[in-house]
Amino acid sequence: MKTVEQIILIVDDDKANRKMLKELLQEQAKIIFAKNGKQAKELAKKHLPDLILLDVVMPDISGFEVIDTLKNNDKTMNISVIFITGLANDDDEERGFNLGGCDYIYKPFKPNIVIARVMMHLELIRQRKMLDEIAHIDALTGVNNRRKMDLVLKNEVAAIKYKHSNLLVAILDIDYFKQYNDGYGHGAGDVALRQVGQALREIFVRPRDFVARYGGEEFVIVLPDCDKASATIMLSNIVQAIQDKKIKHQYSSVSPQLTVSVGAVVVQSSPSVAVADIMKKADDLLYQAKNDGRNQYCL
Ligand code: GH3
Ligand code: MG
Ligand code: MG
Ligand code: MG
Repeated sequence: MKTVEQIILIVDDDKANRKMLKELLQEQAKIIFAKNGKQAKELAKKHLPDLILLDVVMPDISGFEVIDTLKNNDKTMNISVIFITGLANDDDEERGFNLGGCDYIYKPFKPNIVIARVMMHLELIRQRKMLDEIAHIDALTGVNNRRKMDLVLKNEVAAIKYKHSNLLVAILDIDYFKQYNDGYGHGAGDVALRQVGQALREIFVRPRDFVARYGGEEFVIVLPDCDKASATIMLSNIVQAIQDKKIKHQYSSVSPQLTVSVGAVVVQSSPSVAVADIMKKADDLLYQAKNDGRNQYCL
C-alpha cells in the first residue's frame, strides 16, 4: 500500500522550541506550526493533522483547553495529541492522559526520545487508518460496504435537515442474477458483481458522490446536491452504463446482456426526514421498476 505523507502540527509559544522540534521531525512528516492555543484550534480544524505536539503553558489558551475543544468536535476528535511540556509532575501528566492525550513528554526534552516516541505514534496512526479503510470497503467489489453506507447516509441526511439542498438516494439491483449464477456459475457471478461495482465507480467521481454494496447483488448510490432534473439524467446514465458493459446474460428474460433496475428518491430538505423512510421508499420504487419490466429506473 502506498504510504501517504503524514502531517504534524507543532504548537508552542516559544519560537526556539518550534524550530528545534521541526528540525527533529521534518524527515518523518510534513510540519505545520501554531504559536498559540487559538491558532492551534484553527489549524487543527483546517488541516486535520495526523498528530499534534502540544505545549501546555501558553499565554492565551492552555494546551489542556485546546485538547478539550478538539476532543469534543466530531471532525477533530480522532487526532492524536502528544503533550510536550514543562509541567513535569504526576498530576498534570495524569490530567493530560485523562483529557485524551496519547503521550506526555517533559521539557527539557531529549531529542532522540522525542523522535522515537513520535515515530511510534505515527506508525500506530498509519495502522489505525489502514484498518479503518479495510473496515469500510466491500472485499469483493472494492466499493464501500454496508457499514460505511450507514454512516454516510446518517451524515448526509442530517446535513440536509436544516439546509436548503436535495439528496438522491438510489437502490440498484441486478436483474435475474439468480439465473446468471445458475447458468454461468457462482465464480462468474462474482466477476459480474465486480464489473458492476467498477462501472459505478467510474460514473460517480465527485468527491461526495457515494457508492456502496448494500447486500448480495444490490448497490446504493448517494448523491448530495442533486435535484430531480439531474437525478433523471444520472439514473438513465446508470442503467445505460451497465448495459454498455455488455456482460453477456443469455438466461435473462429482458435482455441478452446483464441489466439493472433502480429505485430512487430525491430527498427534499426537511427537519423530519429519516433514513429508514428514505430506504423504504427507494425499495418500493425498485420493486415497481422490477414489475414494470426491469432494465429501468423508477423515481
Ligand atoms: P430480480 O431480477 O427480481 O432481482 O431477480 P434476481 O434473480 O436477481 O433476484 P434474487 O434475489 O432471487 O437473487 C439474487 C441472487 O444474487 C441470489 C444470489 O445467489 C446472488 N448473489 C448474492 N450475493 C452474491 C455474491 O456475492 N456472489 C454471487 N455470485 N452471487 C450472489
Ligand atoms: Mg509554553
Ligand atoms: Mg436483490
Ligand atoms: Mg436481483
